[in-house]
Parts: sequence; structure tokens; C-alpha cells
Amino acid sequence: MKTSRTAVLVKPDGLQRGLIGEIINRFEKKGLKLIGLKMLIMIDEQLSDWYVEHKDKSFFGELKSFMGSMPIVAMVWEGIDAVPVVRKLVGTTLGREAEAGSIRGDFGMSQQFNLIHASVNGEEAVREIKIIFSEDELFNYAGVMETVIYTDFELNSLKK
Ligand code: 3AN
Repeated sequence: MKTSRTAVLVKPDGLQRGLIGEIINRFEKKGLKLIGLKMLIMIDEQLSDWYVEHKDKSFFGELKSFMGSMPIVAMVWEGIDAVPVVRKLVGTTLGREAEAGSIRGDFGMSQQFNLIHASVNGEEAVREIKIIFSEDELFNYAGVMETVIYTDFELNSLKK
């Protein structure tokens, strides 16, 4: 068991669809801890870094201009296995095929307009968080509900 941090973006379509509250609500109810939150318009340099794995894809330019076209909401969530937990809550990339019950499965129909981004693995999360947040914009606080969300054993593993 390992605690991890993961980066989430509510993308322009998620903002326009009025899903920011719904998305935050789902992560909060799951038991994840919000440790960073910011509304911003990502600049080209940030987007090129963020989507570096897609730089040779045909949709790279379109993806960047869409993502930079209006504000997004960036968040950092923390918890045991936060990266895979959040990916599961988000659902697979294509909204039409995403599992019912997931965010994309419940609210999306598209591949590009898939509402939300979530880090794929721990290394990506560290890299992505640094693109948007400085360390002093991330908060380390005691979650009073943690003792009912996790057992003592699990909480002790969080401290390691
Ligand atoms: P995920 O967001 O599930 O990790 P990726 O990493 O394959 O999916 O894609 C990153 C983003 O690129 C997606 N969220 C989507 O907005 C966009 N994208 C992926 N595939 C396509 C495509 N074929 N055409 C346009 N945009 C795409």
C-alpha cells in the first residue's frame, strides 16, 4: 500500500458542461484528499510539456488549442493508490465506451471531449503536478475523516 498524489484536470468541456462540482464531489465522497486546486488557462509551453507523449499524433495541435482555449480546473488528490483509484473513477478515454458509473461513462460521448484528465501512473503524476503547481501550493493537512476511511494499519502505511 502506498500513498500517492495524482493530477486531475477538468477540461474546457467539463467546465462548460458544469461538471466541476460533480467531479470534486465524487472524489471527495470516495475518500480522496484534495491537496491542491487552481483555475487557469494553460499556456502553450505547459500544454506541450503536458501532452509530450502525443507530440507526433495528428491531433496534437488541435488538442493543445482546445485545451488552451479557456480556463481549466487543475487539482491534486492524495490517498492510498490515488492514481489507479482516480483513473477508475474517471473511466476509459472514449466516453461512449466508458463504464457506466465512471465520470466519462456517465457524462461523456466523445473521445476528445472527454471532460477530464487524470495521471496514468505515479511518475506521470509527479511530472504533471510540477507543470502546474509549486510545492507551496500543495497542502499537507490532517484529514479528520481519515480514521474512518482507512484502518490504523492502512494509515500507518501512509506515513511510511
Ligand atoms: P486519457 O485522457 O484517457 O489518458 P489519452 O492520454 O490517450 O487518454 O489522450 C489524451 C487526450 O487526448 C484525451 N483526453 C483526448 O482529449 C485527446 N485525444 C485522445 N485521442 C484522440 C483522438 N483520436 N482525437 C482527438 N483527441 C484525442
